[in-house]
Amino acid sequence: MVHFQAASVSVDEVVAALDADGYAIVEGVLSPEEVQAKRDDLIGVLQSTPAGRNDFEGFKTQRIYNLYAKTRAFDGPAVHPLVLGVLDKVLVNYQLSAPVGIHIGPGETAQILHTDDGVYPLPRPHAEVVMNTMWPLDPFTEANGATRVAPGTHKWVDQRPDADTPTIAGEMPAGSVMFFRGSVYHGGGANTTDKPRLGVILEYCASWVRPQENHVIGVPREVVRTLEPRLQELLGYNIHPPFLGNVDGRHPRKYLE
Ligand SMILES: O=C(O)CCC(=O)C(=O)O
Repeated sequence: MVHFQAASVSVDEVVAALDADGYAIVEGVLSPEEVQAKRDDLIGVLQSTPAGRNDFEGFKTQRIYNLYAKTRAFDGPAVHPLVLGVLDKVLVNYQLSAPVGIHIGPGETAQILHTDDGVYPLPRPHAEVVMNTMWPLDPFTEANGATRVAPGTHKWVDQRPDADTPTIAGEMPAGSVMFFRGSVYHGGGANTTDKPRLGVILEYCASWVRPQENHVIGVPREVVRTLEPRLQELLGYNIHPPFLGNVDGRHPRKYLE
C-alpha cells in the first residue's frame, strides 16, 4: 500500500485503495503547527479523562468521548474536503457516529480485531454503513500501538480473524489521516514503548443507521449553534431523504434557530 500525499491525492485514488485494501493512508493533511495545537488541546482534555473500563477500551488507554462538547480542535478535520469527498462516494448520506480521542498508554495490549460496523445487526456483505478516519497526533509506529488493519478483510463474508490473520501496522507521521472501511477488521495496536500514543478517530455512519454516540444530547445546543452548518448536520441536525430525522415534520436545523 503506497502512502498518498495530501497535496497530490485525489478522492478517486483514496476510494480505489479503500475498495482494494479496505484502508488508505494520506500523509500531510495537517501541518506540524496544526498537529501541535490540537495535541496541546487534547492533552488538556485528557487531564479529566478516565482510563478505559474493559479490554476493548483498554485499561491503560484513555478515550475522550463526546469530543465535540470538549474541544474545537476537530471541527476542521470533520469537514475536510478530502474526507467529505470520500464519504460522499462511499456513504453518500452520513453523519458523525463515534468521534473519539484515543490515548494508548505504555504497556497497553493489542485491542481485539473487530469491524466498526459489527455494532449493527446486518448480514455481510452489505452496502457500507460506516467509514472511519484515524488522525494521529503522535507519529504512529508499530511499537507505540499504530492501528492494525487486516487488509482485504472488508470482502470477507463468513470468515473471522484469528492469530494467523495477516495485519499491517498503520504507521504514519502525525498530521496524516488513515481512512478505513467499517467492514474491515482492525484494532488498536499494543504499545510497547514508554510513551503514550494519541490519535483521534472520526467515525461516520450512513445517516439511516443510528450513530454510536448521541451528539444531539451530548453536545450542548448553544455550542452547536456556533458551528458551521455542515458540522451541525454531521452532529445529527440532518435529514436522510426523504424525512428520516425530522422533528414534528420539520428539518432539525430549525431547532437551532
Ligand atoms: O486506537 C486505535 O488505533 C483503533 C481503535 C479502534 O479501532 C476502536 O476503538 O474501535
